[in-house]
Amino acid sequence: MLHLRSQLESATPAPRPFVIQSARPEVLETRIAVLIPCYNEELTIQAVIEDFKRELPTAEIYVFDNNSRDRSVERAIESGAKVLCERRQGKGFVVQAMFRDVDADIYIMVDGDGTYPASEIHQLLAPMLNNEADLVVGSRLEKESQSSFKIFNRLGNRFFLLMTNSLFGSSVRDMLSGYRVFNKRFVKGLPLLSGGFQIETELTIKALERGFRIVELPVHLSARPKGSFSKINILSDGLLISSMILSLVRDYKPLTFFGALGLFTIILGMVPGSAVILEYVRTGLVPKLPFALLAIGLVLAGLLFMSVGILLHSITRRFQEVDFMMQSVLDTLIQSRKREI
Ligand SMILES: Nc1nc2c(ncn2[C@@H]2O[C@H](COP(=O)(O)OP(=O)(O)O)[C@@H](O)[C@H]2O)c(=O)[nH]1
Ligand SMILES: [Mg+2]
Repeated sequence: MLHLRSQLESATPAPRPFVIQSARPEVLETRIAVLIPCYNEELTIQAVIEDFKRELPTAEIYVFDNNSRDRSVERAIESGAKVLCERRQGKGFVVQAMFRDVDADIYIMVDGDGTYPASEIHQLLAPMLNNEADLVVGSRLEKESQSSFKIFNRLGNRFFLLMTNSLFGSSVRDMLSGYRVFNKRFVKGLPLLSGGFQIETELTIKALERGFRIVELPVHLSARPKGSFSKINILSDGLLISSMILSLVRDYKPLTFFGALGLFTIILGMVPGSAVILEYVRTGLVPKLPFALLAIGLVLAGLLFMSVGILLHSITRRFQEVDFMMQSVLDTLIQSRKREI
């Protein structure tokens, strides 16, 4: 845990100053893939593809369609993007498919709704090209960002940030952004399970817990054009995101999760327990037997939760060590392939 924490503290280093030129040799040599998840975005998909082609002429552009019922696929093909189809509905399934099927050195993920500016990609790419980050997040909640958020989305974002940062001791500034840059190490080394909009939460928290280097940089977010609609549902997706955060606390921080649950159950048991003890001290009798049984049951359950927490904590630590080793092996393989090429 200690080494993870120290990696976490250095998870958002200040990026070095850099000069951005679209014809940087690294950009030309590096295989860049632009990945666009798309579900009914016929109004904007063409402009998104063209904007990224203009900014990154050598990049390969992939549109991952998910059973769109409009003309998104035709528009994407007309614009010269490679279109891949994923049958399982949901942004998370699409991201899993992208990470599995596309081979590149650097991966850019961006919404197909035209709300993220392609012109700001160079700022996001710079820390990746300088090998300072494994994940670069375009943060829409910075002071410098002029982001058109709906009020509920902004509040939801703030709530999930507060929840994540307090539970994981991190200092993430935007965890639901759809504008991200990843390196190969990240894409091929992170197991993802989410099917829906909780994917961004899973990406961020797993990146933190697995010690990947994260850099967040401000981007502007514009509003969708008239006639184009967000696919996120504040209530159902909000519940999915909350439950994803709690599941990840259970899996990655079992001592915190089960320890808190155990403590709560023990305190709950203290309520009937203290009534029984006080009565016993006063009269020397235990007349409320059901109270006594309830208190014993709750305190024992609390202790059980705590023991499970300690047990899982040790197992998780061992798994983190195995993960670390596997990551080293993967790094060596990627390096040796690069040398062969
Ligand atoms: N392939 C696929 N893409 C989706 C799905 N739901 C949303 N998207 C895409 O994911 C991106 C983000 O969704 P969006 O509705 O813009 O969410 P918001 O940015 O949080 O409002 C957009 O490009 C959508 O077209 C889905 O079920 N499948
Ligand atoms: Mg969007």
